[in-house]
Amino acid sequence: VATLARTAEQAARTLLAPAAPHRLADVVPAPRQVQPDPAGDWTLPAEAVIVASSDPAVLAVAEQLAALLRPATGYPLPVTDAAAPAAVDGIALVLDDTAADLGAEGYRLEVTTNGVRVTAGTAAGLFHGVQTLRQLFPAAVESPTPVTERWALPGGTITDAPRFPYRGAMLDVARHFFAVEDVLRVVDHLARYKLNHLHLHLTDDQGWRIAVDSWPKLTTVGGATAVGGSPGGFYTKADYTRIVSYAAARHITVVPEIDLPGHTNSALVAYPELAPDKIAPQPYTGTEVGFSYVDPADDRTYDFIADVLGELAAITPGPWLHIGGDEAFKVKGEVYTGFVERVQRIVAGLGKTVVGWHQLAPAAPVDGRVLQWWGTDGEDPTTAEAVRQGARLIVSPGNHAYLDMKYAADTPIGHDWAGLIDVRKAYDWDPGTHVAGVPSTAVIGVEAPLWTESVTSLADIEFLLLPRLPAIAELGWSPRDTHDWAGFRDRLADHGHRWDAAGITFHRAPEIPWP
Ligand code: TNX
Repeated sequence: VATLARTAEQAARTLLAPAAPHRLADVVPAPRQVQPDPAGDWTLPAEAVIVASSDPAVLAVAEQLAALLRPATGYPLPVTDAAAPAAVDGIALVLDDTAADLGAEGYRLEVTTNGVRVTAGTAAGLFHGVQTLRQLFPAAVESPTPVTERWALPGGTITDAPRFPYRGAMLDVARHFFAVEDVLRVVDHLARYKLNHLHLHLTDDQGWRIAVDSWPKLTTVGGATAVGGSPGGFYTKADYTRIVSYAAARHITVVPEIDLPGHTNSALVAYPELAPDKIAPQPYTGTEVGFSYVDPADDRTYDFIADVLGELAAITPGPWLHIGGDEAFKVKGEVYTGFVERVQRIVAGLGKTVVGWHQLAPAAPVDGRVLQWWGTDGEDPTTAEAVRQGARLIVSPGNHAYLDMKYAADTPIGHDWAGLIDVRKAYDWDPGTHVAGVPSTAVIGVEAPLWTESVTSLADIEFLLLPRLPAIAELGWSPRDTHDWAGFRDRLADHGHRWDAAGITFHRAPEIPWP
């Protein structure tokens, strides 16, 4: 009887109690430090205002926050600026350049009975703080239409900053072409999880996707095809600039890739003079790799590369140019390293930093170069040696970070050459120690590539991205001591609600306890 009475009393208490706010620690990626204060819970009132430091980049973040919260809440949430913003029944975004402990991307988020205060030394830090704030609201905040809900936030303080400066994802727009709108939506997904680089694989055997004025047939001819006879397409410079600006407004840097010397069939179809035999190959719509290459013995090839990279550099504000370098099976030994060294010099001459797949490793170093490691076995002495000679590393292990690998044998799209990657496999590795002989100080971060041989729609992209992208994002952002599969799995589960509310496709991975 006593037990029954207690159960009834508990049930009554549950009914009477206001909906418990989200827990302060339930954030992906896991924050560096979380100090909950249940006495500080706060509910967003309909009259709330957003006050921001008078700085254009900060006001832009405040407008983004307002745009995130208005549809679901239906509240007006006006944005105002102030020299010293204070949150009294509102949200304050405070730029404080004395907040040096937070670094270039960190932030502090305080929820008290007076409202919310996000502090950072940079607009990027405030932007990341806003992504955390978004996750602290009930999942219905993602609804595009008004919802009746108590917009309660858990009280306390989060102090947060990333483990690695480079956190990225790659989209292959060459095998299948994706409209600008689709790419912008991918940018939104990156921003949610505090990724700060979008690598665009712009060229491959099946299609050339970026306009180059001095070599116009690259797009008019080379851009016409795609895998399996799907429609081709390409980005004008205005399209590319739109992607770059949209990403920049979300504190994401675009890393453009022109894959050289292999993966170039589409360029050879357009300009046979670049081919080793000077004969135009047939357009290629299959999915094999390693058969094509630009002629490394012809100076004209380097004029071509200088023109392409020069025009691309001119519309790319970020520091990086990715020159590919993978799977050039027919360009071997010194011919390959000589080619790479010459292209590296072209990039350096443009004032950009070289990024390339780790096959670049045997080529002599150029200052600051970054290798993107996509191996499946962390024993890689050639890459480790290149790192000893000064290269830095982005780690993208094929068997953990490749978003085009299937989740399970019955996944309808994707590949399995690097194995199956379920969410745990995507999560359970450490970018800092993964490649033998490479110290964590040489690792600038992680990237999750999505190759699109089998991917033909935005829904396909989202299905492969979610929920694995948040796993890779957490490896890039969160301190290693927060790493915990069981905790991650539980925090991730709530995001299913959010993606459903926002109309985002995802894979209902069986190992996640979706609500
Ligand atoms: C290997 S990873 C490739 C790509 C393919 C991918 C398919 C890399 C640098 N090259 O050309 O699309 O496998 O998973």
